[in-house]
Amino acid sequence: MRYNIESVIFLFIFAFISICYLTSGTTYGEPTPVQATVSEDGVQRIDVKVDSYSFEPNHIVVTVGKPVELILKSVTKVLPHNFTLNYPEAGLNVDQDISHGQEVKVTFTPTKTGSFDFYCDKKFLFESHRKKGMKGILEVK
Ligand SMILES: [Cu+2]
Repeated sequence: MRYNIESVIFLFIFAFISICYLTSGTTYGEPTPVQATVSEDGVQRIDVKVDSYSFEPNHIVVTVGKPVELILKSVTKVLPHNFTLNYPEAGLNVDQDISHGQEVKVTFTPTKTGSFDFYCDKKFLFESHRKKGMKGILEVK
């Protein structure tokens, strides 16, 4: 009998860990890096979907020393958002508002390699969009 109870407990723990693992995998999955496409004019372009409250992709990979153009496409019906990327020492100095449903292009040329955080600087009832998940990483290689 003792063996059976231990088996049951073990199964419960195993099931619990599996559920935690699966849920975390879908909800908090690691961002997938997306490389910007280099156009014929030498500009690295990438479409970024702006939603409440996310950027997609949220991990953008670009090459250092070449111009980058982000095409920020808002798909929201009401809420305005923003794209902030503030590392002037690395050639990254963007603070762009994006109205609902609007498409805005921003350009910059990264001068340093590294990982840089971008985010939305808007707030809703004192809670920042950044905290709600409107953030991402620009990886300069
Ligand atoms: Cu926002």
